[in-house]
Amino acid sequence: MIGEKLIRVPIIGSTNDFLKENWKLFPHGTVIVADVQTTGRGRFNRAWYSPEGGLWFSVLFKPRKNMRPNFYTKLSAVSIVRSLRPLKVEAKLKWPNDVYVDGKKLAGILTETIFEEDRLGAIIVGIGMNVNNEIPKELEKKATSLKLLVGEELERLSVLSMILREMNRALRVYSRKPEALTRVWKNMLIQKEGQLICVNVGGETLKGEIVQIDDESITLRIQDKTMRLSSLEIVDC
Ligand code: BT5
Repeated sequence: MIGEKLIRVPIIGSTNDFLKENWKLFPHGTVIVADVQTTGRGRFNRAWYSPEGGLWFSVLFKPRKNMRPNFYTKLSAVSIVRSLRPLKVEAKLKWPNDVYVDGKKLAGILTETIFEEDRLGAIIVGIGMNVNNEIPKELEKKATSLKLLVGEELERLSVLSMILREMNRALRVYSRKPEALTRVWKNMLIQKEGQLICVNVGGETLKGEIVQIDDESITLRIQDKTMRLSSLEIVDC
């Protein structure tokens, strides 16, 4: 069960780093949650703002079957969206796995893998969600919090347990049919096939029509060329 072992700490560098350093000591499904992270990270080593009041946690997966790490990222994204529905918060996913509400980022996911002797040792999924914390000025236009969306403070640990409940349910349902998870995930995406989007690829901005969306790549039609792009960031046009 995810969350059966739950570690709570008041302050830490990064919950992902903690599990990366200590994964051998803990069983599959261990969750660590911190009140504050001092060196919270996003993807590509970007800083993740993690002050008091937010929900900052990581989940340790030690899969027996050779599941792709991406399975756990999608599982987390889908579970977050579902866990918000009882709060009447209609979230969507910005490809690949950012959780957005009304055009602003509510939560982000950072998945990291650990290999040992060429074998997959563990997958760590870090989730950061703005709950009651303030949003700093520089992120005001791009980020939101549950408190802003719901209009009142929420108990962080009950939000955590709602997410973990959905993750456990999704794990039971989708472990044997990962393609069904991909379908559910795709339905939650803001980006749809046929849409015009702008992407940043290695510092260059490209505009094109989405031909196909996969979990690790997007195929764009740019003028008369079709390009399959994998290391990209969707940006405003
Ligand atoms: C993510 O990265 O969205 C993944 C964030 C994962 C954070 C969790 S918290 C628990 C665990 N421990 C960690 O150290 N990390 C994980 P990315 O897509 O790269 O988004 C980063 C960008 O989002 C930054 O460059 C900012 O523009 C913006 N950002 C930073 N802090 C934010 C926040 N609290 N809320 C919304 N946007 C934020």
